[in-house]
Amino acid sequence: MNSLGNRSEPTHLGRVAYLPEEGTAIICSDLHGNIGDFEALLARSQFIERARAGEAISLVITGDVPDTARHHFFDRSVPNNGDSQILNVLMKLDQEFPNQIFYLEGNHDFHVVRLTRDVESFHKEFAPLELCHNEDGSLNLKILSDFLDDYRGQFGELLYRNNIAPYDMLTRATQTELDYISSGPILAVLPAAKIVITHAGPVKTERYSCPEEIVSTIQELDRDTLFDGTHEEYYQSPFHQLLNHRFPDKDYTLDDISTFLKAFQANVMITGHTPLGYLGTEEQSNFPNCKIVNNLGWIGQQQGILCTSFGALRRETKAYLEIDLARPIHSLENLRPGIEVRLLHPIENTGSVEA
Ligand SMILES: [Mn+2]
Repeated sequence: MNSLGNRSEPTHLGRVAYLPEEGTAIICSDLHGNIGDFEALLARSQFIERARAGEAISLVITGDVPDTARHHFFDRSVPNNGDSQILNVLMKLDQEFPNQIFYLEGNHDFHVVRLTRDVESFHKEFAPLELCHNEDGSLNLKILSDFLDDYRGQFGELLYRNNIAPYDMLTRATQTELDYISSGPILAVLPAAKIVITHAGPVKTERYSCPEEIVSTIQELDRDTLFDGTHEEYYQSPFHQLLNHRFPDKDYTLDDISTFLKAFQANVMITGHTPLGYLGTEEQSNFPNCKIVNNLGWIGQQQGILCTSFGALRRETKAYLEIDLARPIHSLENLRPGIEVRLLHPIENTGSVEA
């Protein structure tokens, strides 16, 4: 029963994108401004060359391109504005290959947009909105710094460090970039491959009375209602859950994964968001039902955590996925190293070179 499936064109129903039933999808997670890894992804996958040659190939980015400071701390090669650099390439690719680029929203995308709105409403009390922005729509830095001083004064250093400091793209995001990171899908469905992709994890499923209700709720997710609600409503919302949930934090259960997947008639969920080091090492798991197999984090048998850039154990374990959209994936075991799971920086000339 895949009435939504279309052999060659994607379908969008609200915030859910249904990819075609044939062709290829390249999946990449959490770049956080690592332009070097993004360039390696394009080079390894040959995405641009293949798309220009007319191949039915899609690129799915699981969000969290924004914010570079924390990534720069671990990897000095990540430039301060690497997020803008990557987004600008993605927007150009989107124009060249409409219907082939899927940028899913992550928690960092969400918060950069949210904080920009907070700065605007803070500023509105003092002066006209136009003065809040530079010509490209980025925030006026004097106004931003007034907002940050006020926030620190009101809520203290700890909340500032948790709720604002991680979202450093706030200081440079242009209106075009903000529009791009907030307008894509929140969930991608690969109907024939039987995979769903989202930023972090499934929703808590117990409050839904039937699978159709899960699907329609995700399709109808709306940022504006979320901004109008209370903090409590935000934390309870499925929007927040898809973008922030972590299995090791007990935000959801294995049953939630399977109920969620059944609603979308899929077998496997792919996400980014949780750094693999949090789950453990290749040898030892930190949590029940979590392990790392062939550079993919496994949550039970049905959720795979992909670390293409930020959150990978090491540079040489960074991985992306190449999925045949027509081939059903039944469980994580069907994601084979070197075929579906591909290394971003394979070590050449050692016998471990990929095909
Ligand atoms: Mn994230």
